Formats: sequence, C-alpha cells, structure tokens
Amino acid sequence: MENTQNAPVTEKKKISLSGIQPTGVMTLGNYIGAVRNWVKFQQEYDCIYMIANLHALTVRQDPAALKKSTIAAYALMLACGVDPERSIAFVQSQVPYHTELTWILNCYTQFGEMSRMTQFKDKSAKHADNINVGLFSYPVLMATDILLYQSDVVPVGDDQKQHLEVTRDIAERFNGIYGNVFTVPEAYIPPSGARIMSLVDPTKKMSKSDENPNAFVAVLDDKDTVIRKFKRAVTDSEAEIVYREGKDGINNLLTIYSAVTGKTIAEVEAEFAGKGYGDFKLAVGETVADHLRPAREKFNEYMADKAFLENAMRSGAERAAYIARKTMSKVNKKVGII
Ligand code: ATP
Ligand code: LTN
Repeated sequence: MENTQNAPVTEKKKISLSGIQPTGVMTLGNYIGAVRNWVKFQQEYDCIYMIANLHALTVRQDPAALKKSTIAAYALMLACGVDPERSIAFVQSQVPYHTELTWILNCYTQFGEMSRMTQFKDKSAKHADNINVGLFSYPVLMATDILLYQSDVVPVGDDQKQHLEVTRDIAERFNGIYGNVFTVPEAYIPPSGARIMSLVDPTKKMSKSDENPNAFVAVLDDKDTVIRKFKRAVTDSEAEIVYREGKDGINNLLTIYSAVTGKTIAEVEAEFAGKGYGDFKLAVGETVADHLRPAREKFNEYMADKAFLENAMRSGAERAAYIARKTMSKVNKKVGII
C-alpha cells in the first residue's frame, strides 16, 4: 500500500538524493564527504536519502549481519541529522522499483562503459574470487536510484564522480531516444573533504571496508578510540603543520580539523604554528570525538526504539515508492513494456 497523503508537497524545490551502503561502519570520511552535506541540503532541497542494501550484495554478506547493519545504518543516518519527516529516508530494497528499473537500464548501458569503472576494477581485484555480474553492473543500480526520483543534485564524495558521469550518460542516452523521461543529475562534490584519507596510509582513501580498523575513524567510535587512532596517524618526519604537497598525512589531518571546526586551512595552520605533531593530533582527536558525540548518543536512542525505526522505514519507503512508481510507469510506457 502506498501512502499518498504523506507524499511531499510539490512546490518544486530541487531534489537532492544520495545513498550509503550498510556494510561496515560509517566512517569519518563518509560523514565529512557525504552525509553531513545531506543534512545541510535539507534546508534548500527536497531530500531523499537511502541505505543501499542491494548494492551491498555485490560482495558476499552474512544474511543476519546484513539485516542488522541495514537497520543500524538507517538509525545512524537519522542520528547524523537526516530528518525522516522533512526528508524521505528509506531502505533501497523496500522500494521494489529499484530492481525493476535496473533491468531496463541494464539494456541501455554498454558493456564497454561499465568495464571502465575504476571502482569495478578496484573491487574485482580485491574480491578476485567473486567477480559477479552485480559488481559489474553496480553503477546501473546506482543510476536507477538517482533517476527514479528525477534527482537534480547528488551529494557524494570524490570516489563517486565517475558513477555520476555514467548516470548522466545513461539518462541522456535514454532521453535522446524517448524524449525527456529523466532529469539529468549533477554531482555535488564538496570543495573540501571530498576525499578523506586513511590514517594508516594517507595516500589511500579512508574506507569503511579497510581490514585495519586503525585506518578509519568510525562515527560511532568512542572518544578514547578516536584519540588513539589520531595519535597513531601516519604523518611525516618533518615538524611543520602546513598544507603542502608531499605531506599527505598532515594535509589529511588539516582537512579533517578544518571540516569539523569550520576554520579555513590557513586559520588552522596559524593556530598550530610552532606546535608539535603530538599536540596537533591530540587536538584533532578531541575535536573530532566531541563533534561526533551527539550522533553517537542519538544513535543509541534510536536503536533502543525499534518500533520508531520500523515505522520511519515503512513511511519512508511508501513516500519513495509514490515518486518512483510515476517514473517507472513512464519508462514502461516509453519502452513498450505492458
Ligand atoms: P567501501 O569502503 O566499501 O568502498 P565507502 O567507505 O566508500 O565503502 P560508501 O557507502 O561506498 O562507503 O560511500 C558512501 C558515501 O561516502 C559516498 O558518497 C562516498 O563518495 C563517500 N565517501 C566514502 N569514502 C570517503 C572518503 N574517504 N572521503 C570522503 N567521502 C567518502
Ligand atoms: N554507490 C554509492 C552508494 C550509493 C549512492 C546511490 C550514492 C548507492 N546508490 C545513489 C548516491 C546516489 C557509494 O557510495 N559507493
């Protein structure tokens, strides 16, 4: 049953849509690069945010763990500030139009363009024993997520840029054949913090699927853990806290500190001029931990209220389905599917 009463009022604000996979734990990279912009965008756009649990199946998952982490990821998205009343917050698998449109868009996507995706190359190297077709066509499901809702803007981190380009190509190709069916979306990649680096190897992006938990700070890490991870963060053998090429570790810490305090890099450099790396790392750790504390507390509150979460998910999925169904029937009509 779809709830039409709660459908968003169409006063024609632009639509912001994004998603996050429920695998692993949300990292500080996910938060700074993506999720906090989702929260900010609620002021300006009609927002639709989802937990991309179907995407998670491209890597082998333990079923019980996936179920649990999907609910936890949803709770954490709300805890970070996505308001399930103002925005549409839902779980991808609860809106079956995602799989339905994906099949159709698969038929409008070229093998060659999927083969060029760097995430596919990286992930197939990492999971060489399970290079499944889903992993290959992952960007088509992502294009579906975006195009189903006629999204205008998609706030993501730097690593998703290529997927957004392919989404635009698919939309333009489809529109070229059938007329204006899909809004062609724009990526929003923040000017700073779009690529937070690993604390262990600052030439690699901070990734929630990193085997080494010291490589990332999780939004739910407690204060001591956050501080400990920053204290161990790999830097360099100089002793100067400045943003400069070749100082990947320090650059990363400066970016993180600037992102959570709202200060510019120049202001942060001035604040720590003449200080040692030890002091700086401690300050970054304490500041980040304090910044994340409210989300951690709210997360615990949401997780203690399963009825609320179930309700929010159901209502989010109903509101999403109301929009998705319109796009789906338009597409079916255009391509001649009865
Ligand atoms: P995985 O490690 O499994 O690839 P991930 O950490 O990249 O996962 P996703 O769920 O794929 O997490 O990403 C959610 C959002 O967070 C995306 O918009 C992505 O671009 C952004 N993001 C991921 N890692 C970073 C990072 N290190 N810095 C900034 N943004 C990031
Ligand atoms: N593939 C994305 C997660 C994702 C997404 C989306 C992001 C799934 N569907 C739609 C933006 C819009 C990732 O971060 N790996």
